[in-house]
Amino acid sequence: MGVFSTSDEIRSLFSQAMSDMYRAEVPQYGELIDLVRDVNAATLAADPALFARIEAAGELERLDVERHGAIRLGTPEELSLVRRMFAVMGMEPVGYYDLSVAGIPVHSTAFRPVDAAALKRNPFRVFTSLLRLDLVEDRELAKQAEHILSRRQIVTDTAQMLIEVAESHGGLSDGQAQKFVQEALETFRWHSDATVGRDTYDALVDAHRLIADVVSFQGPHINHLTPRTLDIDAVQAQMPDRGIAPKAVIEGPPRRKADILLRQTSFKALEEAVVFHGVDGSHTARFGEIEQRGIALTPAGRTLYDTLLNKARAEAACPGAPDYTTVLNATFEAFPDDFEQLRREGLGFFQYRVGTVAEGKAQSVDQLIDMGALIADPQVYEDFLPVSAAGIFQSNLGADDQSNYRANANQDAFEAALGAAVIDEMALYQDIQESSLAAALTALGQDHLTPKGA
Ligand code: OOG
Ligand code: NI
Repeated sequence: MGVFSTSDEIRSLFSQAMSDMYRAEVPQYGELIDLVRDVNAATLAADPALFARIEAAGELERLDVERHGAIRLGTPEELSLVRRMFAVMGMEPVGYYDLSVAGIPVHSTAFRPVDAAALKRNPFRVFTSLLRLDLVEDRELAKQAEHILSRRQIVTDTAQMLIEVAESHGGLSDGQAQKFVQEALETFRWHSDATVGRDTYDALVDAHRLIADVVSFQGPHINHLTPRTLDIDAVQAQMPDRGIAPKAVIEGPPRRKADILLRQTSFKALEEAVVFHGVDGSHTARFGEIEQRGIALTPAGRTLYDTLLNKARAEAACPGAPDYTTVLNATFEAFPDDFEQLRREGLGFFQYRVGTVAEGKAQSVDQLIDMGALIADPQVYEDFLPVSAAGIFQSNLGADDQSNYRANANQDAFEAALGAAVIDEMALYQDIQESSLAAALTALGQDHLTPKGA
């Protein structure tokens, strides 16, 4: 055996290999990556304060490698196998997203690194959805889909063997890691040969385009890969110059000085040639997306966000209302737009570090912040937003798809399929906040201010 690879190294290798594969398969993705790199460089050059904040928080390195992907799985067995595959790369299932509320027959989680050091190294995430055939009205069709799915194997034998090696040895050698990445890539590759005939495909599309996308192919092709930009409005505006047509509105919060959560936009899925049992046809599945990430919100901050977003959406839908962006901007004036204010009001999560050494015993954390002894960096939101995700799903599925599923969350069934519980994202942010504060206070000799439970 050669040198041991860490899960961080395997994840970095894998995320780069996925990006290279997608660039080769979907040329517009390569164009988007170049545009995002240009915009990020220009944004950092024009905003020294932003550059300083990102550099000091140690986030400069992760920026260029940062991206997320998305896949859609067909069966519980596939979900649990993919969970074990991602675990080799240090990615755990975080959060539960019910998309049935938006008329999409899936529920989802995000596989991602969870600790602060691993996130800094490479935050690669995969939004992973499981098809819910239980929501399909036509029970005959659901049975047929289940049968078709039962015949496919989405993870190669070699990848399965290496997952077992990693599980029993607690990791992989360098050579095994290279092989594992190459084999894992096979799971997410595009297949232009459908596993079903034209009639079956059409029947599945009639039930829901997403069902056809999951059931008709040999594996869960990666359907987009999303780079992180520092200025999503600039990228959105420049997309047409590069021959890319973005969707009309950016999902999530409005543009702000203190970015919160996640803003996303996408370009429409490509129509790609597919062969259905020898018959030529086409399928649309793969698209492009960009995102801008802001601070993670506490439960109180999130409640305020959800309330304001719902209010804006309801108002914008009224006859004679101003355009959506105008309504959104006006509504979010109620959300504090300053990081220190978000911190003091308990609306956002932070990570603490030592600034300058403080003399004597301070009265409070706020006092240490004011003195410059303690620095609070906003924690990046590492997760997803169900309303935005629904908008992204819809924009590439086409507007003609019915959305008549009733809200029907079933986290228990999801976790049973996964073979594990999903991690509560709020607990992760809270833990990073408390442990970083405790460590900084100890270093400053201000242990008497350590929060309870840290
Ligand atoms: C996933 C859509 C959700 C996001 O960034 O919110 C998503 C899909 O279309 O499979 O990727
Ligand atoms: Ni996405």
